[in-house]
Amino acid sequence: MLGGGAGSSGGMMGGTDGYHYSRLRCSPPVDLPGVTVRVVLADMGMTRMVGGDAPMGARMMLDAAPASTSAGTVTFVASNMGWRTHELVVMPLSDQAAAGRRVAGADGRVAEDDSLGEASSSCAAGSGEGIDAGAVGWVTLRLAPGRYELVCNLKNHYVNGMYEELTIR
Ligand SMILES: [Cu+2]
Repeated sequence: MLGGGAGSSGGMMGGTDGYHYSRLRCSPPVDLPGVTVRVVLADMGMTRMVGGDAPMGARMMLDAAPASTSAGTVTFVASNMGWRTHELVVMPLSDQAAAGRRVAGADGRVAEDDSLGEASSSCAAGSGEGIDAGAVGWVTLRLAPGRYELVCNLKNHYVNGMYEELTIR
């Protein structure tokens, strides 16, 4: 589910939900280990590739499915169907915490000291320079039962709503 996204009235560029998706140019290996959580990253009101920085209030989304899965080996497949560069960072959520409540610094990013891993490479596994528009990144983690927050932490993306809670049971 889209986590928020107050902001400008970005133009509706086609598609039933206002999102015009870029075409994916790669896909992950077919034999990914464990259960798979698919994450779609997208930008509203755009049809042209740009870099990763976003203004406050830009409409963007991070949508993960399923929202709950079993503990153990989990592979996240993050598809950037948007137009900006995005990424996927997996962080734990403490009992009291809720997704979307982290406070961004002056650089428009939240602290990721407690990151458990990330998919931020284009058409490759693990961390890198970001997932370009039209690319897919993936990462395999071992997760214990609990709640987690999936985050895109490029400039202003989190405050623009790019977060979602994941439950591991
Ligand atoms: Cu993003």
